[in-house]
Parts: sequence; C-alpha cells; structure tokens
Amino acid sequence: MSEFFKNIGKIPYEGKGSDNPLAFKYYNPDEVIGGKTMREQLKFALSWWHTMGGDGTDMFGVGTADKTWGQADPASRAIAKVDAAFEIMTKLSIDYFCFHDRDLSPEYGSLAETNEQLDKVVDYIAGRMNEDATKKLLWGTAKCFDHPRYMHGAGTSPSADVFAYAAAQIKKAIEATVKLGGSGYVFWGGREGYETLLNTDMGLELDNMARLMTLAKDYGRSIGFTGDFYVEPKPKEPTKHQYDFDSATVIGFLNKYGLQNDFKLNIEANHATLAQHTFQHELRVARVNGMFASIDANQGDPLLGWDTDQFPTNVYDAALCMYEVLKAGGFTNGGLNFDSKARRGSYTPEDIFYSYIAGMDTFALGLRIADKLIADGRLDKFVADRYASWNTGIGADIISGKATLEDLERYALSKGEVTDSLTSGRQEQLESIMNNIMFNL
Ligand code: XUL
Ligand code: CO
Repeated sequence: MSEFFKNIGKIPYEGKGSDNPLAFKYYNPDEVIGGKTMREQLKFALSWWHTMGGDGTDMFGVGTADKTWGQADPASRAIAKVDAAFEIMTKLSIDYFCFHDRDLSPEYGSLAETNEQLDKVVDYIAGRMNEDATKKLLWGTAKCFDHPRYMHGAGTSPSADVFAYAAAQIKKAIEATVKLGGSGYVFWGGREGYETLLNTDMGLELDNMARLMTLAKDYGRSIGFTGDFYVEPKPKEPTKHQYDFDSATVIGFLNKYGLQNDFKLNIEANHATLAQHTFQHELRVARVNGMFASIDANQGDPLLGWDTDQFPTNVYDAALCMYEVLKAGGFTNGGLNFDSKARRGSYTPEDIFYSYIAGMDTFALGLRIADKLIADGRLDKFVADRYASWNTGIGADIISGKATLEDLERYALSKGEVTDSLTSGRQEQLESIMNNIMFNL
C-alpha cells in the first residue's frame, strides 16, 4: 500500500508554545478534560466528500487541488481514496469518518452496477477497519441531490419514479452504514424544498419526505441498525427554500410525523448562519428538545451569503458550541465531523493537514474553554439566580399547575406594579466573564 503523504509524519501534540505548523497546540488526544479524554469528548471525524473528493471546483473555475490519488480509473481511485483517508486519519489521530455513498464510489451505467461497485469499496473499508479497530464510522448518507434525476428533489420530487429511485439508493446506503458499524445515518435534503410555490404541492411533498424517512427508518431497524437517524437542517442552498430550514422547523416536522424517537439532529455551524441564527442557538434548540446528536463543524464567511464550508477557526463560537455539547451530556452516537474544505487557493497536500490541525485545535480550545466556563460557575449561577422567582411562592405554584388564572389575577391585584421584581440582564458583564475565562486558559 503506497504512502500518500511521505513528508508528513504523525502529528504530535506539542502544546501552546510550539511554532511547528505540523503539530497540535491544543488538541492532546489522551488528556482528560471534563471527565473524558479529548478524543472521546470531541469524536472528530473526517468527511469523505470535501477531504477526499473536493478539488476546489467552484461555479467559476475548475479544480485546483489534485484529488485523483494517483488513479485515472474510478474504481481504482475509490480504493486509493480509502487508503489515503486512513493515512490522513491515522496521522491526525482522527478516529471517525463519514461519507455519502457516491463519494465512496461514483455512479456507473446502471443502479445494479453502481451498487456492485459500491459493495467492493465498502468491503475494502471493512477490511481496513478490521486491521485497525480505532477507525469507526460516525455516519453514512446517500447523495440524493447531485444527479439530474434529483433536479426537483428526491423524497419531495413530483415524480414517484424518482422517489422510488431515491428509496433504492438510501436502502443501499443504510446497508453500507450497517455493514461498517455506523452509529448514525444522515438525511440532508439539499433539494428537498422549492424554487417557487407556483409549481409546488407543499403538503404532498412534506408527507412524502416523511414517508421516505419512515420507510428508511423501518428498513434500517429491520436489518439491525441501532444508531440514530439524523436530519441536518439547512434553510437554503442549493434550493431557494429547504423544508429542513432550522432546528425548530425540523423538530416540528419529526414530531408531526411520529419520527422523533428515531431521528435526532446533526447541526452544521454555517447552516445556522444561513438561517440567520447563531450556531449556539441551533444547538440550544436541539438540546432543550432532547434532539441534539451530532455536529458538522465548519464556519461561513460573514460577508458572503453562501455555504463556504470553511475549516472552523472561530474559537468563541467553538467554545459556546462545546458548552452546549457538555451541557447536553456529551456526544453519544454523534460526534464532530469536519464538513469543511480547504480554500480553493490552499491546494497542496499539506494544506489538508494544516486545515485539520486548525479545525481540531479550534475545537480543542473550545472544549477547554467550555469546561472552564462550567467549572467556573459564574454564568450558570447568574442564570439560576435570574430565574429564582420560579423556585418558591407564585412561581412554584405556576410551575406545579396549582395556580389558576383567577389566582394569578388576585395575586397581581394585590401586588401592584411589578417592574421592581426585575434585575439587570448584565449582558456586558457576562460577555466580559466569557473573555476572562477564554484568555485565562
Ligand atoms: C451540505 C452539507 C452536506 C451534508 C451531508 O451543505 O452540509 O454535505 O453534511 O449531506
Ligand atoms: Co453538512
């Protein structure tokens, strides 16, 4: 088996004083933070599509990076990609990976042939995993958005034939996920939405999306999939309006169709931005509804309105993200995958390593800060004090259901003006506590 990155060895942890660009400054895989090792807390995963296949092609130009892995023919390239991916994971101490079916192996002449070729790659990955038990599948998914047949959607296509084709593709992708012991299966519906309501039967499309998810869930359970199904919210791009708009919308959808016990959320940082929410907002909505599971870690560019999928370097956002993850009890089946790609101008093989080191160190810092925020306790105490009126008296009676509307009227009449019961929200003070903790690591 050939080595693809001969000039790069295993990336060591050298600590914050190091100036070695090929070393971690904050990610120390076996260091315990918040009761678990960093590798267990962060559960980093490599994404097959951007890392192994993304060559920098964009709307205005061809690829800049060579992602052929030395092979011209698609079947040999698919195998070489596996070897290169395992080398990257090993050198970066990444334990997990995730994929779209077509990133593992492309489409061939017919669905039968495509499936047959996919099986070969999945078997090869299974073999590599057998040799190295540290490598695990975080989640699999089906690419039901790139081929022309999916131009009007997959589960929400006006064509029942396209729905059936997508169902067949998803069935195969779930089988691959189960075969590789995956703990998650993702639905991201890039074309599940509409461009104009003038041509759209929204009610039927939403019912059909739920029908597809229900069929997938029932089949997955029938072949022994015990992990979580995920929906990954995104408001737009490529479609003008996507049905999985944000966490709140998806949770409403899952509850309406009775899917809430099998499905949870895979939250992506820049999808939150596109929905005009903060990353923390999306995570918090998922957490308080018991639906948080996994994360696609990237960031957008605040000056650009599209999904740039940049490697995350914003420590503030990463800290607030990891705060939500720790508050949710940490990852179980989910983890933190880099749905991120090096910029088009960062095109050399080493850039893959610099990008991952940047992203992993950012989240390592985020974890360290989040752990300190919780141990410090000032933020949590402030919030607990702010809501103290709900612990006793009329607040406790409202929560227990004892107080009627008449009781509340009597209470309000007897109290008079209640503005004095409020205290300052102290936003600036809390933001400075956050800075204090961030820079006192
Ligand atoms: C697209 C996106 C997808 C999903 C998997 O914006 O995030 O790559 O993560 O389908
Ligand atoms: Co994503």
